[in-house]
Amino acid sequence: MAIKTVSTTPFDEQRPGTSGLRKKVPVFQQPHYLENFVQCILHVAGDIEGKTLVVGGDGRYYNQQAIQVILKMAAGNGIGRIILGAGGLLSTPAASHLIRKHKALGGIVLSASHNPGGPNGDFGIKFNIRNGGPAPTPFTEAVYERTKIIDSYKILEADDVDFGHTGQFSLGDMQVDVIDPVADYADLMEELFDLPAISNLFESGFTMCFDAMHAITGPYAREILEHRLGAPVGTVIRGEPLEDFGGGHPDPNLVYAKDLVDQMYASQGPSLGAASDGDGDRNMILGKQFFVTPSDSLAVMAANAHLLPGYRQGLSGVARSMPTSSAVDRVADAMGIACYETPTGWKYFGNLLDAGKITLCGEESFGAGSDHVREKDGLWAVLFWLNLIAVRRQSVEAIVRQHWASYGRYYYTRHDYEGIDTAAAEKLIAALRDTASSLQGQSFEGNLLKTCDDFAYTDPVDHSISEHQGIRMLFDNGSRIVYRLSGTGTEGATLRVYMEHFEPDTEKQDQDTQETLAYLIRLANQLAGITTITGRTSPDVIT
Ligand code: G16
Repeated sequence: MAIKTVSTTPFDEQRPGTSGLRKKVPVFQQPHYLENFVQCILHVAGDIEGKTLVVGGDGRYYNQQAIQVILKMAAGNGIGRIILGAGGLLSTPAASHLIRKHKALGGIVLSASHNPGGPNGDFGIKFNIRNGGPAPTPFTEAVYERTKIIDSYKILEADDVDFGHTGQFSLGDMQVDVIDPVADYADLMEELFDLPAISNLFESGFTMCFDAMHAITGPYAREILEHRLGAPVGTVIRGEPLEDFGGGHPDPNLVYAKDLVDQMYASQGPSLGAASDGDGDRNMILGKQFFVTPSDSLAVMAANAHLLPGYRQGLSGVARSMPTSSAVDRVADAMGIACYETPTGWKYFGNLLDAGKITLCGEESFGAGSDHVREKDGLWAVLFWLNLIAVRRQSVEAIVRQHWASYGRYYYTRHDYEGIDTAAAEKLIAALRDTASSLQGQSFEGNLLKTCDDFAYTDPVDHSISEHQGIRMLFDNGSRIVYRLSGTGTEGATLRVYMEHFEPDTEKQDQDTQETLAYLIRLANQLAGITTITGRTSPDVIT
């Protein structure tokens, strides 16, 4: 088998976003498009000769074809060994774990996460580094710079290979180990949680529904929940990964996991509802007729981690992305541990986790995780809640309400305006940035705007600076409005507006979220001119 050097020319806009390069499938299907990007990753990764690379994806449309290309390019570029999930499947957290376990050079993960799939849906590719986490910005920017000048790539001339089952084969000089995508990850979960206690919970009649949304976590959830923990068969719904996620939108939120939400709000619904996304790193937690916001979930986890085997030694610190509510800050304060505020994107947690500065971290975008891997981890979060319920023997709602009584409640919402004109979205943010300093110090709806700025972050470990991470408005009553543009969309721009209001009074902790936040919603529109600039009168998705 010969290694071929293929001439190519650069493509416009191969700049990775919040989490890798995400584009429509037909964009990736253009000749050389994927190859160019993979070659640039391998170039920036540096000394790859003879090294091990983990490869897998969420099973979405084009996963198989892309893996064939990646395997041949890896062989053509001197990679020594590939660890590949059978069927080309690996959840993002499982890939992170395998990179760490095998001390691999890194991993190529194929996913567009929560974005829809199918022939006209989204596809994505990202590189995870040696620590198992998403490549940091300097790496992704170097890849982008390289994509602008690439003129050739290397690929092994070989027939397509069969990676449908576990086993080992050679591709040129490279060894390919096709492994069970689930086993290592499931074993890791056994180390972190008290599985016998959770099994007892199920034995005592506890019911749950896990919606895998026809995405990657189906096989993982079936193995862990139904096989290892003895939850009744049928606990996992929509458990077969499908290339188009069954036509659904694999985003575990109140809008896209509607079937699950309906079950949980029915009179005889299960005690715990959970869902995960396309690549298995997000989670949503529901109690009986009760939704746990991701921000609250993180805060509850931080306050209770010491009750679970994997975290009994306590937390070194916690972190949240800037738009995530400040609920976890109050827990950290009470515990006397540090709480870091990072830009949106899991990659910003990597240094803090590696340096041992934090044990737990999370984001409003349905993500939570710990130092067990370097990605957010959907099933891990679900097991965390299960273990917590098994220890405390209380309902989800009771646990959260008790948390609010101790720490206060943050009413929280995110309004997404999807697919808006990119120029209009950029104009809106630029205008806010320009007026930030003059707005600061004024009062709105009776509250003083204490701070209004464009969030910038200095990494406490490598001191790198990330600027323009979102406009923050902090009011003197503890309320907040945040505006930022999504870095994961593939069509036009998505404006995200995040709003929160702090309520310490237990008598006032049972109100409707949107009504409680109405004054901030009004203000957010007015201060940014959302309707005037974008023409939109209401958001597409409210979570
Ligand atoms: C990715 C990142 C997350 C981020 C999320 C939302 O998640 O890993 O850290 O919070 O995107 O990003 P945005 O608001 O820019 O769309 P995922 O699950 O899509 O990989």
